[in-house]
Amino acid sequence: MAALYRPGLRLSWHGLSPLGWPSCRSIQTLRVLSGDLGQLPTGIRDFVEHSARLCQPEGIHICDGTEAENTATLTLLEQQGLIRKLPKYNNCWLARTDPKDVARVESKTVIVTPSQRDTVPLPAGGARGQLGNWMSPADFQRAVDERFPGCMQGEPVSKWPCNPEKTLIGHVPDQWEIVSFGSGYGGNSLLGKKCFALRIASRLARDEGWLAEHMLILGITSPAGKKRYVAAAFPSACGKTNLAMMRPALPGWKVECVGDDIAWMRFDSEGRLRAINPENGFFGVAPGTSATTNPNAMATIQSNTIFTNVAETSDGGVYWEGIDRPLPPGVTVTSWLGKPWKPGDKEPCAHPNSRFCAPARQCPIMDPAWEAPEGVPIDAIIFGGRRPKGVPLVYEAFNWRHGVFVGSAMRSESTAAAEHKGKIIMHDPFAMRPFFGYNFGHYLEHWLSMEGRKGAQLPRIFHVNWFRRDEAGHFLWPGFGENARVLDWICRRLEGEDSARETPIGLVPKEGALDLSGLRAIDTTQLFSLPKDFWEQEVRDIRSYLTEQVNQDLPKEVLAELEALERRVHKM
Ligand code: OXD
Ligand code: MN
Repeated sequence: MAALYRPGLRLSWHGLSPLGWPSCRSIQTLRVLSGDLGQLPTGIRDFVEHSARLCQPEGIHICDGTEAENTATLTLLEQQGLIRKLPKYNNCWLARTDPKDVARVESKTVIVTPSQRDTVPLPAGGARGQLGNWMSPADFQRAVDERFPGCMQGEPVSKWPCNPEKTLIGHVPDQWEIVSFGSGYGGNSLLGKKCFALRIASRLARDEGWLAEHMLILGITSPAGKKRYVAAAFPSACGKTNLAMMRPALPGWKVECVGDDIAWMRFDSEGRLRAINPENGFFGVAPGTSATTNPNAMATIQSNTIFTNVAETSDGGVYWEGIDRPLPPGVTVTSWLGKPWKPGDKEPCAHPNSRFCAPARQCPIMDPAWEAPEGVPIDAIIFGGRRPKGVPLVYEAFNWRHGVFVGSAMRSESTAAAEHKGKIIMHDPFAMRPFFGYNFGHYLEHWLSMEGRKGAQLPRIFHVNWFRRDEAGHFLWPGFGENARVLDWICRRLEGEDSARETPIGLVPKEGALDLSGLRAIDTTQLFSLPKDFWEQEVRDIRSYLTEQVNQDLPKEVLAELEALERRVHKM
């Protein structure tokens, strides 16, 4: 599995890229199976020809993007045993990957720049950097030389072509170039997604004065008919897709989805921040998705969907943990590993990072403006994480600068979307830690610089945590559709309502300001409590993370916000 990707931004490549691909040994005749090389723009043709000579595939298929091509590809993959049809649904397919190729491989994802500091801050005291991996152009060249020549020759040994030992996801931002080797898992191989729309795009955005962010975008309309758009950054597996497709539990409210994972945002000529979703579909985590947690996602994936590493039922359907659907009598389950499985078994039937991949247009609540080229106007940015302790349901930042600090201090329980093990609380600033295309300190400068933009109407910034638990480990907040109650408060704050009180960490809803009507008793005291010992430890952790990891590149404004929080927590 190898892929070379150029987003089509600069295609002036003639045999030898600036990266210096190894020169080709044999100039054999290229076998074009479909399409016409002569019809391609010169730059693309050169790229294809050179890549083919390098990788030596049996033939070249030039994609035309037609439905017929899609059908033929699916049929071929089925014949090769790579995917199985799911007869219970319309045009839905199941792929089971090699069990070693199931998630993003952060340790093998690199950004290549001549200077290390352009990619990552240099941590203090020789600590290991946690804000991305840098590779020098020379090392990268060696890695490419080792992997690509002849890599498409011959029959793949296993059914699922991957090469976990040699996996490498390389980004060369100076050339707008992505080089991915050894993995067929979506986050590593759908190069338009994390690789381009976040890593390369974040660097482009910095250079051109806009923002490429790991954020969902949703429109919310109040019972009075007032519509607002918000963007929200949560680390992987914190329910971004569920929030983006929420069915509000509050009567009269409507949520519409613009996107569930990535937002590109720029200020328009009137100073409003406008966002587009650069993706065409959803690549969501399956486990936990059900008719209760996300009915709109369930409706979206009834047709034209590729499932990866979920379990299969004997009547040709899909199954996973938390699908919340009893098995019909006599129906049996085959796990993602292809083994018989029954409820109660120790191992999960679906891989925790198993996925659905479906066209966005199938979601019943896509926003009418979801493809509008000018984007939708963003009034609020919401940060969040999965925090079992200490962090209240919602708070508002005092101002933009404080909001940038809140983003920099984000933490969350680790996720199955990457190779991490165990439930540890990880720092994940702006939910971008695995996706920064350049030095995080410079990224913070870029966010801070928005404040100085003439005429910019800066969105308000909030932080939410749906995942706080009580002493016995029970969730204190019901979540899902009930999160509309938090969005309602946010909307009222945007209208200028005086419904917040100041705390050391930010502005929280005043007593009674959150609409809890019709809910079972909610322990708001616990939900909003700010234990002093927790926050003392939290600020210590934030300080050591930011000063160690961002070190010399930490903007003084962010350090000043940290110091102000430390003083407020001290006085608690
Ligand atoms: C994802 C992620 O969207 O890991 O897959 O963030
Ligand atoms: Mn994501």
